[in-house]
Formats: sequence, structure tokens, C-alpha cells
Amino acid sequence: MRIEAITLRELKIPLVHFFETSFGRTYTRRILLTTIHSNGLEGWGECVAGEGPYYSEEYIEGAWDVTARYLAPALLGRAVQTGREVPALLARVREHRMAKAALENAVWDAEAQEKLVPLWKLLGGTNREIACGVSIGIQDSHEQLLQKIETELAAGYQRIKVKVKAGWDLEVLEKIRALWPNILLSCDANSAYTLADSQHLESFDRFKLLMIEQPLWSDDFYLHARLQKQLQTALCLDEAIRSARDTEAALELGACRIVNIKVGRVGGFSEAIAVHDVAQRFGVPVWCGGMLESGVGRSHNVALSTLPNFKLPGDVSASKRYWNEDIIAPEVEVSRQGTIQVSDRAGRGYELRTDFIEKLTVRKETLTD
Ligand code: OSB
Ligand code: MG
Repeated sequence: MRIEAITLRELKIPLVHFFETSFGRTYTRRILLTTIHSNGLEGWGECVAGEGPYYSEEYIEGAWDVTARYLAPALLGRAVQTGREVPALLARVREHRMAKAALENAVWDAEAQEKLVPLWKLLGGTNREIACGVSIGIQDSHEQLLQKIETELAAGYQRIKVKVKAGWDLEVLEKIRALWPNILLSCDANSAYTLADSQHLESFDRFKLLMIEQPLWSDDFYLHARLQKQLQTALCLDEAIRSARDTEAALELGACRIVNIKVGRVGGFSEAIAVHDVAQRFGVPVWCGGMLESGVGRSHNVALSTLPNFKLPGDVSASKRYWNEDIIAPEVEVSRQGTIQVSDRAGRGYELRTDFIEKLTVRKETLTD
């Protein structure tokens, strides 16, 4: 397909409920969508960068700028057969992985439509049903958190993950375990601790967590490896894993026993598959992380989660947990068993609600070669 034009657009969508992590609270998402136009086909991608550079160095304004100035011009006018060719075309630009992923994934999205195959099959997926968990942010009170957990368990979700930080950890986990001693439970610190907290983190062992996600510095493997030796609980890396090379280094060092894959964080589907394959070679299970995506990114996460080494429930949950109305139809729905069934339709398996997308658009720019 020849890439004739690329559209960037920003949507502004309020979350149903605010989402708070150790680095801050979000009420409204600014969603950057990229569209690749080729011979009447439209491939869509979502840039998962946050509103500010807090989860990683990327943020929506920066992603828009680097895409418009450097990444889109590297693709415009090019003919590509598959999404796999995109990373090489963008490689001259260093980092900016979420911005790159939005373009690469849009090409895969178009490729699946062109080849009349489901995107999940194109990516190498094998499972028709994926297991879902939820990520629950820091709340205003413990009672509010426990209430949310109860709601999600009643809906059928297979794993509960709670955000933690100093002052919102031991007491919270204690209360959860008192009510639900046997559920699959994990916590995510988004780098809220340091090695000075080792003993504090050791005391988490008594909660029998499935994992502790990214407790230490966002760029670290070495000290996570030291910490992992001191803990019974498995560590999982999120922020620190940016590539397949990182995955190999982290797993050789013993920095974690579980890997969170976010397609945006690693720079696109090609690298996400490579990360998956490295972890599989090490016998380490992976799961699909989330970044409060709209339907475009969510549908892509569903497709990725069908690969065989996605052995643990992901943070891929129903559209209605995030949005009053999603921009895709049907919305992503989760069964009473806490699963999502993938569609056999060609492409991403969810239609875009284009009128609704236009209505939510606050900024739009189309680039041509
Ligand atoms: O660390 O996994 C994270 C959301 C924004 C930034 C980072 C993270 C998250 C989540 C939410 O945990 C996952 C989701 O429900 O999309
Ligand atoms: Mg995380």
C-alpha cells in the first residue's frame, strides 16, 4: 500500500471515573489518533502517550509534534507491504516509541483490512478468548476502593490490580486480603519506591500477590534484580521494558519473573511480538498492559493479547469502565467469566463511529507528500 496521507487528530474524552497512580490523577483523556490513507483504505492507530510526561517522557503535544515534523514525512509517499516494514522507516528518529507505534499499528490495521484477515491472526494470535483483569487506581478512601473491587469481581474479572505508593499500600492490601483471601491480586507502584524500601516491600510477601509491578526506578533492571532476590513475590516490569533487547537483559539479570507488554511503550506491534517471543523463550509469562485507551487502542490490545504467551489476565477491560460511549461499535465487552471473545471479522473487528469521532475531535491535521 502506498501511504498517500496521514491524519492526526486529538479527541478529548472525560473518563467515567478519575484514574490515579503514584504519579498523578487524570480526569479527562486527550487521545491522539493517527489515520493512514491508502487507496481508499484507512488504517487507524492510537498514540497512548499521556497528557503529561509522567509515565514516560512522551506526552501528547510532543508526540503530535514529532509525528508531524519527522515521523509522518518518513512514511508519506512510501509503498509498504506490511506493518513490519515500518520500524525501519522510522528508525532514524530516536525513541518516541508511542508516537511510532501509532503509525506502525495503523499500517497493520490497514493491512488486515486489505488482506481480509482478522488483525489478531495477522499478528500471530492463537487464542480466540482472552482473560481480563482490571487496574484500579488510588481512590479518595479505602471504602471507595473496596467497593470498586467488589463491583469488578461481581462483573467476573479474573484479576484485581491496585495502584500503590507510600501511605497507600500495606493497610490497603491488608483490608483487601481480609475480605478476599484467595483472589488473584497484584499491585503496581509505577516506580514509587527505592531500594531503601526493600524491607517494606518484603513485607508485601504475606499478601501472596501474583506480582508487584515496577516498584523501583522506571529505567532500572539492576536494582530490580537485587530486589527480586530478596522477595518471594514475583516482580513484573512495565516502564523499564522498552524493547526485546531490554527484555533479554532484564530476564538474564533476573530483574522480574513476569513481563507487562504495552504495544505503545515498546514502539509498535513488531517490537511487541518480539518482546513476547523473548519472554516465551525464557519461559516467562506476559500480559497486556493498558494506558486508558479509547476503542482504537483497546481493539489493538485485544488483538495482541491472543498471542500464545499472554498467559496472565491483562489490563484489557470493557469500554464502559472508561467511557460513557466508546468510539467503536460494538464496544469492547467482557463476559461474566471475565473474558473477551475475539471476532473473526477482517481487520480490528470493531467499526469506527466516525460521526462521533468527529464530534469529539478538538484538533485535526492532514499531512500529504
Ligand atoms: O502502569 O499500567 C500502568 C494507566 C496509565 C498509565 C500507566 C498504567 C495505567 C494502568 C491502567 O494501570 C490500565 C488500564 O486500565 O488501561
Ligand atoms: Mg504499570
